[in-house]
Amino acid sequence: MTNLDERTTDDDEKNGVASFMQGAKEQALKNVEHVAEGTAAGTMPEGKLFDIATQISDKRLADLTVEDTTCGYCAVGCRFDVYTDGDEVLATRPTEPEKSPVNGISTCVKGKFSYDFVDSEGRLTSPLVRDENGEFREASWEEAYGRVVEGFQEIQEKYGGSAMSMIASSKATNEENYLMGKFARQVLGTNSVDNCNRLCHSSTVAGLARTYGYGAASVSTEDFEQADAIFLTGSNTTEAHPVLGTRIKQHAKEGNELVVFDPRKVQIAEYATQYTKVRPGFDQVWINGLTRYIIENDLYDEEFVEERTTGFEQVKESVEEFTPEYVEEVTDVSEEDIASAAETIANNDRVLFGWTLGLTEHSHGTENIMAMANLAAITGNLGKPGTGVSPFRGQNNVQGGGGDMGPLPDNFPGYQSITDDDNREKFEEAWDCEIDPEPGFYTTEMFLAADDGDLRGMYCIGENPSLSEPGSNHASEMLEEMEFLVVQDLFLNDTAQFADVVLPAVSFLEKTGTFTNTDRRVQMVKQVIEPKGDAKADWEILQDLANRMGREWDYSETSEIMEEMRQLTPIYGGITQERVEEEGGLQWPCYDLDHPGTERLYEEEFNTDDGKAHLQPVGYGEPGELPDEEYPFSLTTGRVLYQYHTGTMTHPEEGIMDYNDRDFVEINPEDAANYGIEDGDLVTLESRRGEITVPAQVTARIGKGVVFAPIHFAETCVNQLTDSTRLDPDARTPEFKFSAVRVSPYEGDAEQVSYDNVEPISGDD
Ligand SMILES: Nc1nc2c(c(=O)[nH]1)N[C@H]1C(S)=C(S)[C@@H](COP(=O)(O)OP(=O)(O)OC[C@H]3O[C@@H](n4cnc5c(=O)[nH]c(N)nc54)[C@H](O)[C@@H]3O)O[C@H]1N2
Ligand SMILES: Nc1nc2c(c(=O)[nH]1)N[C@H]1C(S)=C(S)[C@@H](COP(=O)(O)OP(=O)(O)OC[C@H]3O[C@@H](n4cnc5c(=O)[nH]c(N)nc54)[C@H](O)[C@@H]3O)O[C@H]1N2
Ligand code: SF4
Ligand SMILES: [Mo]
Repeated sequence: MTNLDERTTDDDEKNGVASFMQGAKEQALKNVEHVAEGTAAGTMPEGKLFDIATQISDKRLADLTVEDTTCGYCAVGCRFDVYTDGDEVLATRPTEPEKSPVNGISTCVKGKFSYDFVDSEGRLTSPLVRDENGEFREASWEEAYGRVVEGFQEIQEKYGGSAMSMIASSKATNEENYLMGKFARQVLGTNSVDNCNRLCHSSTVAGLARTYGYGAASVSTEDFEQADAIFLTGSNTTEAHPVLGTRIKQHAKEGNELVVFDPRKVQIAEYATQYTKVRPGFDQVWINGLTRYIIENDLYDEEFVEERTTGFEQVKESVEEFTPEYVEEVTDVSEEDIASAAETIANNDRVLFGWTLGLTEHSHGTENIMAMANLAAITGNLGKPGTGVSPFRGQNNVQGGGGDMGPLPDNFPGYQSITDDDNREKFEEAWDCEIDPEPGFYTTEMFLAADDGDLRGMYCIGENPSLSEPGSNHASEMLEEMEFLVVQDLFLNDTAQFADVVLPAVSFLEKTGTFTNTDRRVQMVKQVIEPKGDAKADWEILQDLANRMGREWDYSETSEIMEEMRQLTPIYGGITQERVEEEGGLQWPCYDLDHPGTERLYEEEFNTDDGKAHLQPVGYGEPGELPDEEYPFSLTTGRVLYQYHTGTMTHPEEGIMDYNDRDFVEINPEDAANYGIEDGDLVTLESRRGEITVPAQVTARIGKGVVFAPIHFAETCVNQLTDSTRLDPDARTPEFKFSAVRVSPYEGDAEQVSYDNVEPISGDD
């Protein structure tokens, strides 16, 4: 860490403080233009900024340290300097631009202000075990480790290692996730290890890998600035990827085209040259309609199709039925909108396709993605600056930790399939263990397998499945029934309530390692404050447990873990922490120490056996449950800017809670009028699986017959309404973006709204 004194060489202490305060204020004002920053500054204008300034000026400058690190919220991968007194985060400020290729001078409200969670009351500072009455009590690490080892071994002995499962954490570092995959195979003896990518972009990974060879974004953030047109769908960019949203808005303001297809007129759509409202759940129909229009009108890139793809004829045939009339009938997208979007894609030299969960969280998400991949390929929009595909990844480290590092049932690090004998042999030798050639259960399948008695134990690290899994009532029931459950988290989250042992972990601010952002860019994460209480980094806990279970792990720092991983993982073969630090980030594939990394995929060839993109015919698809008389509305779910998932990290932030302290439901004014619902009225949503009651937000941004509810509060957990069984056949992603529901004005006394059976999370007070 750098002492602030060393950085302010000319200034005396007072000037240093004054210039910091001045800088913070100027930055906040200057960046009102930058919406992400503007929102940050606007959310807590005086209060929080004044607070920061006071805290800083109250400290002796000599006691402050500053260190650059990478944001631990979303996968945009913003980098910033963190100012601390070693114990507390005082402020963050964008770091030098060469160290922050993605965000330059911007951060969003979470990256700037959301750090109260680190010190909040609910932070776990000691291991917890159950006492004789079944209540949690604090325990020493030794006692807790003893219980964990005993519990794991009992399951192994009674049912075999494959009855154990592990949920790895995309909040944790690459190094830690590499160890989670290794721990599952080597120590527990199971392939059932997975993470939140399953709930999120695994259909993107499956669809892109099948078509192009890599299941990742082909572009870098810089490509957005070089595109002539950006085509966005199923992405609430300004709320979920705010800094990227700012860049895209800026690009549109500069006169470039922006086409947005979404069931909600989300903020980014206000900047679009074309916004089209779609009916949720039928995306492959309108995407196929675009492809058909482009082929029918000879607007496709014949040379690219000829030289760089296979399967064009099959795709051409498969889209024939998607005439404009048919598309309009199924999806509400008009003939004119199909024509104008198709012309925009065809008539611009460089088109970049971006999407997120609106396309993936469906029971046919993989088909949606393959339809998108076909569209990008037939128009030749791959491998050149300003062109390509960009699924904006979600959690801060879901690209690296959730995928690349291989805490997956079917893959070793670097997407090396476990069913391949050579791969298995390589890892069996490196890890000195036997590995079952049969892939394990995906996360969504784990809860179904538990129901069938095929899974008996779970080690859940940094994920909150009792709220985030589809059909959360079912997931919670299964967590309760686990014979042995260990939860390792910063908080006693809702999942931890069902645990036998709870192990206290530290956040990204309290440890060192790397994250990989949505551009495949590996960036440094540095410890800026001391761990809270007795909490430890995930990698330290894993190592302690492995060694108590008969293994000899001997890592003294995370760079050694990275070193082991890169030697086993060709696409990370040249990536060391030292290089990442020196070169300000490195993008995979990076095969050896002399390789510069890869900014843009597919410039020369695709990652397939013949180097060509393998176009996949995609037919009709619809949600697994359709609206009917009983449940006439289509419910889709998602996020708001201020909150993060199940809220463990954002609910402790007062400024944020002032803005948003509950979930709600968006409903179209006509529907609201039909049901006698006014803005703010409590509304009950019921599906075949459960019901919740939330206030209505009456807004024309959502179409008729569709309702939207966010996912951030346990008390009204929307996943009580979603379905745990409707999964994409390839990726096993749940249908979070579509459930049939009915809507009714809440009949009871508002004071008596029952918030179901879920306890509020700790750290929420
Ligand atoms: N503030 C905040 N930011 C976050 C997160 C957070 O919790 N809070 N989480 C992070 C994570 S892990 C992820 S994965 C990303 C998610 O990022 P997004 O996917 O952008 O987030 P969602 O709110 O789920 O929004 C999905 C979008 O899809 C649209 N949509 C819904 N149904 C359909 C459909 O059937 N078809 C189409 N075409 N569109 C549809 C919605 O209207 C919305 O615009 O956000 C990341 N960033
Ligand atoms: N209905 C509906 N449901 C959804 C979605 C949706 O759009 N609609 N989206 C899905 C998606 S895309 C996702 S990604 C999931 C997210 O679901 P989860 O991953 O379950 O949600 P989080 O609240 O982010 O949980 C992360 C946990 O990690 C802890 N944590 C943070 N940092 C660390 C660390 O370094 N180490 C450890 N050990 N713990 C840490 C936090 O305290 C928190 O408890 O939700 C999914 N569920
Ligand atoms: S956009 Fe994402 S990475 Fe950047 S500051 Fe906000 S939450 Fe952090
Ligand atoms: Mo996600």
